[in-house]
Amino acid sequence: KASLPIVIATWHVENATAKAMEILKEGGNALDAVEQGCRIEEANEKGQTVGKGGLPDREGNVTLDASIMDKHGNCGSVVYLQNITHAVSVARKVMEDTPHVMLAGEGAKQFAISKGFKSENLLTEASKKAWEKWKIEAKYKPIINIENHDTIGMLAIDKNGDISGACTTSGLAYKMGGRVGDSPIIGSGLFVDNEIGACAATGLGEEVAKTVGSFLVVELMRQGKSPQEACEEAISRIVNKPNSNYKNFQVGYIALNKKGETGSYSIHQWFSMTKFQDGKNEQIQSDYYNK
Ligand code: SD4
Repeated sequence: KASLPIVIATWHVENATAKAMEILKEGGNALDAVEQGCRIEEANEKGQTVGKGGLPDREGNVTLDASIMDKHGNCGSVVYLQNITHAVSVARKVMEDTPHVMLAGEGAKQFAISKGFKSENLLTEASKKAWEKWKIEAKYKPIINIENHDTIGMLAIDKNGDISGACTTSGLAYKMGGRVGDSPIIGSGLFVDNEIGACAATGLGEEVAKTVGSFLVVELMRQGKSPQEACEEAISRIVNKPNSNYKNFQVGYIALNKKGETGSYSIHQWFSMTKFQDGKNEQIQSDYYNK
C-alpha cells in the first residue's frame, strides 16, 4: 500500500509541492494543499507562465486561467482573469461561494474584488521587456518547454485517501486577446474523480481540449489502466491523429490514482513531474513519445 500523503505537480516546482506537503503533513486536506501549493507559483514573479509576472497576450495584457476540483467532484474555474494574482483561489471561491462553475473576464475580476482580492498590475518589467522583444517580429509559434517551468497543475491525495487537484496559468505567451486554454476547462486541463484518480495537463492547450485530455486519462484509469499507461494512451490520441503536427508542440500529463500510484508522459523530452512522498521532494523526468 502506498504511503500517504502524496503530492505531484507539473514541471519543476519543488517550492510549490513543499508548501502543499506542509499542509498535508499537518493533517490538512488535499484541497487546501493544492490551492496553497499553486499560490506559491502564482506569487513567484520569476515564473513567466503563471500568475504575477506571466507573459502577456499580443496586446500586452496578462490574462489568467485557473481551475480547482475537490473530492466531491465540485469544481470552480476562472478564465481570462486580469489583475488578480491568485487565480486559483478565485476559482475556489467560484466553487464554494457561487452556484456556478466558471466565471470569465470582467465578471470574474469583479467577483474576486468583492471577495477581498486586490487588483494589481501583473505585467512585470521582465515580462514587458520580453513582450516588446517579441513584438519586433511578432511571430506566433508555440514554444516547447518554456524554461522547464510552466503552467502548474497539482494533484494531491491526503492521509484520508481523498483526492483534489488544481491548475493555474497565464496561458500561452503572446496568444490572441480573448484566448482561453485548457487549464480552466474541467476535464481538459484538470479532472478529479475521488473514486478513481486525477489528472492535470500542460502544454498546447488547444490539443488537450480537443481530446478532453484529463477526463480521458481518468476514464482510462477507471477501465483499469495505471496512471502511467493512461497518460501514454492520452498522448497517443494526440500524436496519432491523421495530420497531427505534434513535432511542433508539447503536451504533458501527470496522473495519480486512488492507490497512490503516479505517472507522467509527454510528447517531447524535458517534461518533468515534481513528486513529494515519504519525505522526498524530487523532480522526475518524464518518459516521452518523440524519441
Ligand atoms: C494553455 N496549457 O493555456 C496552457 C499552457 C501551458 O505549458 O501549459 N503551457 O494552453
